[in-house]
Amino acid sequence: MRILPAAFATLALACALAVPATAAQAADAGPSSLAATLVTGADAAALAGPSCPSGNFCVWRYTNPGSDVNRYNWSGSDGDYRNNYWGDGATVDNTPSAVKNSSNQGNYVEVYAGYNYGNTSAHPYPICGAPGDATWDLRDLGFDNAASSHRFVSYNCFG
Ligand SMILES: [Ca+2]
Repeated sequence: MRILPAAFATLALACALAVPATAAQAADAGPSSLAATLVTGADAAALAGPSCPSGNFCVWRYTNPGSDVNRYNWSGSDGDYRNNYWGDGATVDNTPSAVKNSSNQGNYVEVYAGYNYGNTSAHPYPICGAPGDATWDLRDLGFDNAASSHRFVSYNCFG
């Protein structure tokens, strides 16, 4: 029996649910007032991120990122994260804690714990994300601080 890789889609729903809550907070300020449509600085920051540029695969260094600080992104596949670095010079390898697939070509993405799209004994299967899928806390997939390579694929990697 084939075991399906875990899916990014797990937490995409949680992200979608956060949007109505923010709208509800704005409405509480006074639905008949113009002020109700204004977004305060703090709310604007919350609404601003995280984001992933169209066509890219993005990772964030920490879980549940509130912005694009500590985001790293690629427009293609990368078989080895050891030569990719955060702003402080630390390697991206084995550090991603959140991910998003922003493919604009309908591509899925497979994320591997090994180099060159390989698995490891601790992570014998890749995780898979459809276009638009995000997981904001990779602990939920048992894949926190594990990613070492990823590739875009034209097939549905859910199986
Ligand atoms: Ca690399």
